[in-house]
Amino acid sequence: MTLPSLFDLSFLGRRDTPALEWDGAVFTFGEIDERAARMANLLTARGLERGDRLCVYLGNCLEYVDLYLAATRLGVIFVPVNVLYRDREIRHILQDAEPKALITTAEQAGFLSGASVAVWLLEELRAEVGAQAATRRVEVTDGDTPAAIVYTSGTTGASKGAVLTHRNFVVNAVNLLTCWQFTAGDRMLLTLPLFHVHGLGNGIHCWLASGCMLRLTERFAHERAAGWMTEFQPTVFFGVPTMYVRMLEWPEETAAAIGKGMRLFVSGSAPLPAQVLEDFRARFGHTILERYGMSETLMNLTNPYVGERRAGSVGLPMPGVSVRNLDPDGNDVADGETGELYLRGPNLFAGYWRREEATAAAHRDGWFRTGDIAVRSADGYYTLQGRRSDLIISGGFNIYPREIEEFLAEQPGVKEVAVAAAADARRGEVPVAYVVAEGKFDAGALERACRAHLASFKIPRAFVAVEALPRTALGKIQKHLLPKWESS
Ligand code: MCA
Repeated sequence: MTLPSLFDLSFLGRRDTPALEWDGAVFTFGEIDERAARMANLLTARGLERGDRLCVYLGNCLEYVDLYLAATRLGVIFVPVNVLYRDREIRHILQDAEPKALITTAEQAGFLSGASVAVWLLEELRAEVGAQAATRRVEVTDGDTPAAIVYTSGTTGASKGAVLTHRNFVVNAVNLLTCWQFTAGDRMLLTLPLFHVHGLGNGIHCWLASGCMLRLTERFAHERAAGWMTEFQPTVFFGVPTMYVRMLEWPEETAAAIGKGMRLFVSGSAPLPAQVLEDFRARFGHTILERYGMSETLMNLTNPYVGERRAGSVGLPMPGVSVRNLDPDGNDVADGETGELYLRGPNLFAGYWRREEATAAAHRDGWFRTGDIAVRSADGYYTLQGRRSDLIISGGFNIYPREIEEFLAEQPGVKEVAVAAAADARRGEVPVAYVVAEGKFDAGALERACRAHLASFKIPRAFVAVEALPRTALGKIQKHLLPKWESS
């Protein structure tokens, strides 16, 4: 099955039903379908063909949905680019994906300095799309067709494009509908960015596959989100732990009232602290359902909808997903023992875009290596215990220290540098840079350089001057021996 055929359950079956609320306006499924048809015709008129890559460097907006649907119908490979990325991060994606065009706003285009790509401004598309016919064209029939390339950083610092097929996304959506008991009667508030698979593959796909009502917002603005929930009365909310931490700041009565109308709160993209789960239950009257996914695999494990949602655990394998917990020699470990998670199933991506070696290195005998360390309980619940790599997750955004280290090492006055995670109550983790300076140490200059060239969530919270980096006899940096930095 392909995404267009899955979505047609709503587009053809529920044409006159209200589907989407955006910026105060409500659209039916029929209207969304027509918008997608016009956008597909515009993209075709602009020369996009099946197999072409299209980079979309936008925050959440109505046209994001139109563009995505149009791409899935045409077989154009959608390449979402984090709207917080800056020049060097974008340049890498453009060089690697070789898109036919990049779509962004006039304002965001200012961050594309030196990028050699056809830039199509959203403002121009908006002006042109109304003149296109609303004739429906669906070119994709094979579930193995790539639907998206999602960039996910590797330990080398340079991000790799995970190729996700229509089949991957369809399987994921159907699993979520089943596991989380979605119905057309649901109301979803979606504040997650659509440039990640959490917002796109879970949020947008569950909406269209179930035919429920969606309210999409530009982002999660914590000072406004309580008002949105009170007004819209969602039954389902997908969030990252940082959002749930923020929601604990809402007045008790507001929290209790929101909880009354809600059916399900889901958390993912970063570990949910057990204390947040407890505090949230006390205020909202709901046990957040934690699940585990990756860009390469979409969703793998979930706590049960009915049954025990165990604090600190990511639950049980989803339908069709096989899980093994292996020791470094590739032997299965016993329940209660620590191993590394390997996965297999129809949810697994088709490989890294044009990187056969990296794809091979990420697999072992056909099983995908997650890099996550886990323990399985005797009753089958998995608990994540850490990662093989030094990945930092801040507010649900992944940060690879190596990328920041490489950038800082290029700056004047930096002899050596290591970037490590520091605990942060709100964001989970934040990056901190430890610098061995050459000459005068200028933390302000380093911060300004990062701010100019890196996404805001990657800017180290602090720049700490150190005499030397702790190393093993073999010269490997021992990050755990760096002085602890506490966020205030
Ligand atoms: C943050 N900012 C944004 C967005 N999020 N700008 C545009 N669109 C966004 N979505 C900017 C803000 O403008 C601000 O910029 C800075 O980031 C910090 O925002 P603030 O609200 O103060 O921070 P916060 O309270 O810590 O909240 C951040 C957040 C955000 C809203 C929770 O981190 C977020 O949306 N996280 C979701 C990430 C996500 O979807 N990950 C899924 C990855 P300035 O500093 O310039 O003012 S997919 C994945 O991991 C796998 C597959 C999985 O399992 O899901």
